[in-house]
Amino acid sequence: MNKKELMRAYRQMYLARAFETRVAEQYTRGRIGGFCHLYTGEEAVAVGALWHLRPEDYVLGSYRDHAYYLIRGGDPRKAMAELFGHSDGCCKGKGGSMHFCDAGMNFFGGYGIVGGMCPIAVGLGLAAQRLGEKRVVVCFFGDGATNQGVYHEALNMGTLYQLPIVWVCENNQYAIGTSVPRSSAVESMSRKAAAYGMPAETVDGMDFFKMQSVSERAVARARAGKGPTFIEAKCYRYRGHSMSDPATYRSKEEVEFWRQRDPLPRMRAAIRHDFEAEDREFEEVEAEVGRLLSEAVAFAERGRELPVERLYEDLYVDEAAASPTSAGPA
Ligand SMILES: Cc1ncc(C[n+]2csc(CCOP(=O)(O)OP(=O)(O)O)c2C)c(N)n1
Ligand SMILES: [Mg+2]
Repeated sequence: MNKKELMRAYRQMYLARAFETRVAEQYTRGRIGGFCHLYTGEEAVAVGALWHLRPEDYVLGSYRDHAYYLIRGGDPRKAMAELFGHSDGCCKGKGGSMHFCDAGMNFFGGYGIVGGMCPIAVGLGLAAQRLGEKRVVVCFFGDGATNQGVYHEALNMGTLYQLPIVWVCENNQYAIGTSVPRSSAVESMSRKAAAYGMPAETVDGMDFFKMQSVSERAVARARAGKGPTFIEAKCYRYRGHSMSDPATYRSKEEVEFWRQRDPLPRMRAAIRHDFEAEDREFEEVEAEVGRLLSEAVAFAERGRELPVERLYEDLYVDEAAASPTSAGPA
């Protein structure tokens, strides 16, 4: 990778991090309601995993979803407006933090149901395969999802049908306040996935280079029709599970241990080492992202909620058929 590409990767990681900082500020001011889960600390996982994708590829993941949307090229103004519940948000303010989505850019969300994204990834992969399209599906989920029944069904079907899926397990070592050793009979997520007959690797998810290299192989394999790959990305979230979690279940030492492995300074150091980049170059990127995010907040502040009459737009259900007085099929 050349310097320009590495600076682009750094910018994506910085954007994901700085966006969450602004979200926390706005949440504390009471401008954002509902559940809100931040991705702070896990940036290298998503930036690395998505690095080799093409625009036609599908991406989906959990409720910790702001970063996926931004990295895939989502507009930070529409992201912030969505969090404010305003009509010019990426889902017209109807989704909120956990349900970002943009079908136009093949980003299929944002799921609040733990493990719920996995069967949808199977559906997307099966559709691409049957239609003869060369699309790849990248599906993100947490360590907690691996204890769900539907997750195992999805992994089984992915391999059975040799679907073009890259399973990315963000093993941040906690499901809310419950640690992996307290919840999973097998602590290694890649060992746990081995039963489903596909290559499964554990990588340092705090390292962009490791993530992009493992995902390069996985994406190429999926695109070549050779079936799914499982990636366990060992990582850490620096904040609590959601904005309402003070994270008292973790020791200061543990947090400090992972702070020492922060993916952003690590990436800066690598670029500096290989290309003699100056501090000024990083500061310029950070200032540009800062301006973009100030504009995103200002844009969200100017917005309005969708009028209540438009609440029932965008539903799959045919209003007449759904009415209790309709004579439709039972
Ligand atoms: C099916 C289901 N069960 C329980 C919950 C409640 N819940 C919300 S987040 C969460 C923890 C999930 O942890 P993990 O998959 O590791 O993701 P992380 O939050 O660490 O990114 C739980 C149990 C839910 N949303 N869905
Ligand atoms: Mg977790």
